[in-house]
Amino acid sequence: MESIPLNQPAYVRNRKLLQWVKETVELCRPDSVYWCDGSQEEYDRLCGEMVESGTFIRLSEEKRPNSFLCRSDPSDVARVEDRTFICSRRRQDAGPTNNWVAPKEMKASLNKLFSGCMRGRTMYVIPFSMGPLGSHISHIGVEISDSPYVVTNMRIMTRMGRAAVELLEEDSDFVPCLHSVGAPLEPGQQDVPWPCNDTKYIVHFPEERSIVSFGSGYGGNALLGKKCFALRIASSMARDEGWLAEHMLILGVESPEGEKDYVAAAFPSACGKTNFAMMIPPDAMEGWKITTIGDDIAWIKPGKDGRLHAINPEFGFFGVAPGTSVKSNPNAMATLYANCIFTNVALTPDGDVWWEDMTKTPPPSLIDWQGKPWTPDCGRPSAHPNARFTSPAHQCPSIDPDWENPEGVPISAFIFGGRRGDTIPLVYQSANWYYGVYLAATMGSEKTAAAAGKIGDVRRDPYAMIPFCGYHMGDYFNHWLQIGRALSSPPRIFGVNWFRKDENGKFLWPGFGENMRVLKWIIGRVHGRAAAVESPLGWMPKYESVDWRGQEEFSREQFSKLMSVDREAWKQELFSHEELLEKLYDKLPKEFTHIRELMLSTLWMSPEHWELAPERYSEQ
Ligand code: O2Y
Ligand code: MN
Repeated sequence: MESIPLNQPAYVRNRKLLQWVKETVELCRPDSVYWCDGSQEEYDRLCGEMVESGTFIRLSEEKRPNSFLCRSDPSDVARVEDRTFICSRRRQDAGPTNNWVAPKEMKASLNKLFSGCMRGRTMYVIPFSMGPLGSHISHIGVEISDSPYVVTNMRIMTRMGRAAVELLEEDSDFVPCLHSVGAPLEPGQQDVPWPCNDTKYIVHFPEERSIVSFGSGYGGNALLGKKCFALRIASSMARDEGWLAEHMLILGVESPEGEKDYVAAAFPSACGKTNFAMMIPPDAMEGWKITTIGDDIAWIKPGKDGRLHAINPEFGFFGVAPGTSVKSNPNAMATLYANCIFTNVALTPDGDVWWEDMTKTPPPSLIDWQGKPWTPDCGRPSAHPNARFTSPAHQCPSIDPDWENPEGVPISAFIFGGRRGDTIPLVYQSANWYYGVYLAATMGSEKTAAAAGKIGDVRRDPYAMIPFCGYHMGDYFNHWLQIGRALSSPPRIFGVNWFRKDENGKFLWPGFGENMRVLKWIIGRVHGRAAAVESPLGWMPKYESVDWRGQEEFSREQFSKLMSVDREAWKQELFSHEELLEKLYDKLPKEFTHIRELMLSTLWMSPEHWELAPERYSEQ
């Protein structure tokens, strides 16, 4: 067999890496091997090559400097959960919420698919650090991919290149992440702009700490540092090593007096996570400031001070474009001014990008995400609903000065939210860590009309981690309980719901920057200065304990509706938790049964015995 030069640079010392690259070359048979150094020159060159090949369109240098549009194959537009596998040795370690195949069987299938899968292509070796280079919370991964789109996106999303691989000593460990679009080229065969394969596998081996992805070039399926490493593999590493890898944004809250707190928050998709991470407080709340550490993932470690300290392991944002506007998220829009890759958005006649709701009035004509002419009356969206921007985090105007602090930032509070039209109040504080773990374990969002059997059907997504936990969710809850036991100053835990509606289906809360009022109460609770009343759910704000400056017309009655705890609805809510909890029964923490029973018994008491009786609430 003809030998393919490995081309390794002299600065690569790691033996396991060199051996793995050699074996992968032998298996995948690429035309050549290229080691990414992460330089600007390399990025510019690869982007230029993709413009030449038709994968990228260069956007207007005036409108969107150094930025590109990419259109994926219409069959390859999102993460594929049904093709995502956790291949732990034992099925029960993956749990009932993950797809599982025995590692040996999966490796046999993958070996067949990967055999010769890179013929006619370059194999890129992409070393990267998740987290600031050299931080004790960070970890190194190396992705091998045959996609230059992956290389350029990984350079924005991670600290990628020579500096990362130089951190690897001869025998250091790293997470190997093997990726192929699964589209080998015959000699002389013309490539397509977005090669991919109808057969897709996104596979995780948690005990080996390795990842293999085949067939897709898109987002979470192909940029393996993100969901695959930073959540699925890292959650399993974190369980073994006593830390947390979470699907959480991290933001800073600064008071007018300069007091600074950090908060981590988990929301299921379509709950405005990126908007919350970059929120701008109302003008009337003068002096309050929000800063951004991260918008999607948090790695959190107990510190010697008895607190939890968090980093954002990522280096960029891979955000949903549709719905992002100067109105909904001015900081995100400012972040996108240059140096971005846009995938599956529309192209304007003057070489810029557009997507649904970016502006109130759509441009009169566009080229849509599939390259077809588009007009506002054509009856289809111009951008794919899961169209994405990849943008450098440091370009975000609200980026926190400590976002690259290798020690992380101390977390004062965890916030868990969902999209619920009824039942769940705007904000409440768990009585303690254990109730908080239960709150987060039972969070959920209303199903979309298409998925719901009946109105108000809820899809439970504990910690927003169902698609991303690399092991059994029951073990995950136990791990959270254990982390809390070991902390002398655990973060306080809160539930929020920005989406409660009135009897006419109108939202009761304006959301966006107004969420700062809720955040201020949360920070007040952390520091023991914000008043609260007790309820069966925990502690809730009084009308007076919320800062209403600039929003004085928001009445006590409106607030009371937003905060009401309906006894019957809550009994149903607690009963409905059973569906998920039963599924995880064999590994469920015993504490959960007690917490649920205690909450039920408090709800059973006559409301006069609650400090927060619903009928008395508005008089408080
Ligand atoms: O569809 C994809 O490949 C991306 S999914 C994604 C991207 C950024 C942040 N979060 C998510 C998610 O699914 O939670
Ligand atoms: Mn996410």
